[in-house]
Amino acid sequence: ADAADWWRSAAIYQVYVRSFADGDGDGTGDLAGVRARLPYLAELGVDALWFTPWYLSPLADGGYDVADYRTIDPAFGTLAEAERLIAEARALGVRTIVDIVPNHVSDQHAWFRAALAAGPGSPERELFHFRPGRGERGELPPGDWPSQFNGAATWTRVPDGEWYLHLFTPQQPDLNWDHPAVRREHEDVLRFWFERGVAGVRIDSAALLAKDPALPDLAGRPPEPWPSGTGEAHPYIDRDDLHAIYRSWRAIADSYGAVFVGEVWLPDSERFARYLRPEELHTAFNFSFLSCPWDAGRLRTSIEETLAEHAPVGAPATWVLCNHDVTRTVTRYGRADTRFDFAAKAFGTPTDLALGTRRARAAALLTLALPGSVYVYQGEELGLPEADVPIDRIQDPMHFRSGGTDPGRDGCRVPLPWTAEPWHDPWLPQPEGWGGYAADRQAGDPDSMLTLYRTALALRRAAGGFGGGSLAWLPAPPGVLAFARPDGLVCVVNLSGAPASLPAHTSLLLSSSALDAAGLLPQDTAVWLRT
Ligand code: TEU
Repeated sequence: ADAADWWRSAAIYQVYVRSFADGDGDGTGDLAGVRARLPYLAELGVDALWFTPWYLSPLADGGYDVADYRTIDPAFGTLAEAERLIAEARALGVRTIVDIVPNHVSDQHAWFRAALAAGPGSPERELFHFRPGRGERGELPPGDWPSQFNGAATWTRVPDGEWYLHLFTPQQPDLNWDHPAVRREHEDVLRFWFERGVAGVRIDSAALLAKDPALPDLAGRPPEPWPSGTGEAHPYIDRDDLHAIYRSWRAIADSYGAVFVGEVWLPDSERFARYLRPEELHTAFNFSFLSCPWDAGRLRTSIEETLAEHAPVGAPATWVLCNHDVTRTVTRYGRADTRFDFAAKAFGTPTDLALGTRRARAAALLTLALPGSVYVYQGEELGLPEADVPIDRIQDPMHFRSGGTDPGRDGCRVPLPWTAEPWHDPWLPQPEGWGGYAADRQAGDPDSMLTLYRTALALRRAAGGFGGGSLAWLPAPPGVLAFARPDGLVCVVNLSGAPASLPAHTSLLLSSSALDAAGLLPQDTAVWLRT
């Protein structure tokens, strides 16, 4: 691919810094750890690294509560170190993507501290959404919007009696995007990081920042995006004002040759595609694929709909199987009940790890063969399952916001096993047996998940990336997905109960598990073939 178009077919590795690699041995991952592992990442064959927020933060939400975008959190390192990391990665052919969280800041951000100190009616408060309470003494919250985290409260009262809005935790006050200073500051933050050589920015909660200034009640209407076509705007999801913001950001990114990936959670494909118009975001995460159960029909529909919604705007699709917010793939696919519901996570749901691993291997080959860019979440390449984090060690605010009914997201954030030796005093405990997944152990094993990812990524790269074009579905029995790419690669995935035959006149490039003695493709196996 043309260097300027690298993002259209890129394989991007998500680094959750806190859990990736620990350079100083304090139990928290850091930039020194990432720098030491850059050769591993280059050898894995990824084109870019997306770093979850590494800025100064009280880590009330794992860094999605930013106190200062221009300082690296001391737990992770320094700004000079981040600059070195960006340059060292680039020298190995790996670009850097940083994460921007425009919907909110930390309650420890200078702006929010100033707003608290300045009091009601002050200009400092106008950067946020402060309101008097309802009720006789203002003792009731000013609105009825539920939190994005399990519907908990979104208003918190401060000592002078006013309330402030936070769609996530109380430590994440929402910014007022109608305020010009908020817009200016984020444009400056983008320039700050583009000046330091980052090639892209992920935009957190990209469909949430714009609010109806009246903050009207939902009054019983669903807190999800409303069905489109009603002509009525939702008070805080997918508002039209967002597009002017992203057009101004796009102009800045273009002047640096940088790109965006938006976290845009919208079920309506037309509304979603508006963010991908040529003058807005280059890409946006496609979560429909991630939300699919291990079911051929559902996966095929998701793939077709995704490609169809991207084609008219000319944006490449993005494919994601896992990230720091969801149950790890091996565990999801290993559940007896494969009707995976994104939100429905329960303690101790029984998982067949062997089955889940087998399916995750097949899913990796499916995902890496699809046209567009693809994201790999750290540890996916090691086949890590969701870890059971003891209740008294859980740190994710989502768990606490649910009143303890939701285990939260720590199970996919447990520190990576590099060797059989566990981390010293890891911030989340590594479960029994974690060392069995160690990267050094998998590196030399031809049958390991790591070898599968390395081989597939190398083939993908040798083919010039799998960015352009569509795919052609091939005839296949029910439960079998088979498609050909314009470059001649054929991918077949068997999700049916019966062994499947492979298309004639093809040669085997790679398989997720062995073919059977008759040369047929067993259940829960995927292959790449060359015509
Ligand atoms: O997530 C946005 C978001 O919509 C989450 O509520 C998501 O639905 C949930 O985590 C699913 O389990 C982003 C980040 O990815 C997440 O880690 C942050 O906690 C959140 O924004 C707040 O910044």
